[in-house]
Amino acid sequence: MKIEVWQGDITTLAVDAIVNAANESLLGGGGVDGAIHRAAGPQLLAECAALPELRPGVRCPTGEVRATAGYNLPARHVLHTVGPVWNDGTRAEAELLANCYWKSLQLAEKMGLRSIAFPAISCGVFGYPLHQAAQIAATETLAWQRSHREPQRIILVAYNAATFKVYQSALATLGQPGDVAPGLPCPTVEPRPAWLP
Ligand code: AR6
Repeated sequence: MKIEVWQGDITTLAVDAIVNAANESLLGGGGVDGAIHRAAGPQLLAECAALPELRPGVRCPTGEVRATAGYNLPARHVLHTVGPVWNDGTRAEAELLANCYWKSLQLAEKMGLRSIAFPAISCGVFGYPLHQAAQIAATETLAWQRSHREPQRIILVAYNAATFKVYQSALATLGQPGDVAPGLPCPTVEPRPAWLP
């Protein structure tokens, strides 16, 4: 098995779970969070709003993860995680970002999921330097895949060609050569069977 890198819109993937780069309120936002809520429909926001608040405005602390259904998405579930806001690298940003990947994979395993797709958590509005974030994404996902059976399919989704290349080279530095061309449909993601709820 390899970590797959795919370029495109994560909301189109028919995987067991897509990961959302959310904020601590889990009440939606811009970027990939906005795209996921638009594609999933209003029931997603309703389920998020019903999750317990740990303190006012915080349903999911930074570095943690919460699961919901996927509703109108082709993905069955959404795992909402909250990446760190990049400051200067001295505020545990790397550890918190690693937690987003690792805890999402732990939750996916616990839920019995076999395929999961991650966006570039924290690399948009939250300002995490792309090369450093890609190294963390590659390190955590490869370490997981090398030590666990499920989820066996792990896809790093790049929204543009530059991110795609950075992911490929991050994986290459960790011993995994890249061989998926950008812009092609994700080759091994099956269409969602019509009988799935
Ligand atoms: N598919 C895949 N990747 C995407 C998509 C998409 N449809 N749309 C954007 N990206 P961001 P963050 C990429 O800003 O930095 C929200 O308001 C994007 O190019 O979505 O973790 C939340 O509510 C970038 O590489 O997430 C939070 O408040 C990556 O996804 C805050 O933004 C992440 O960019 C989270 O900021």
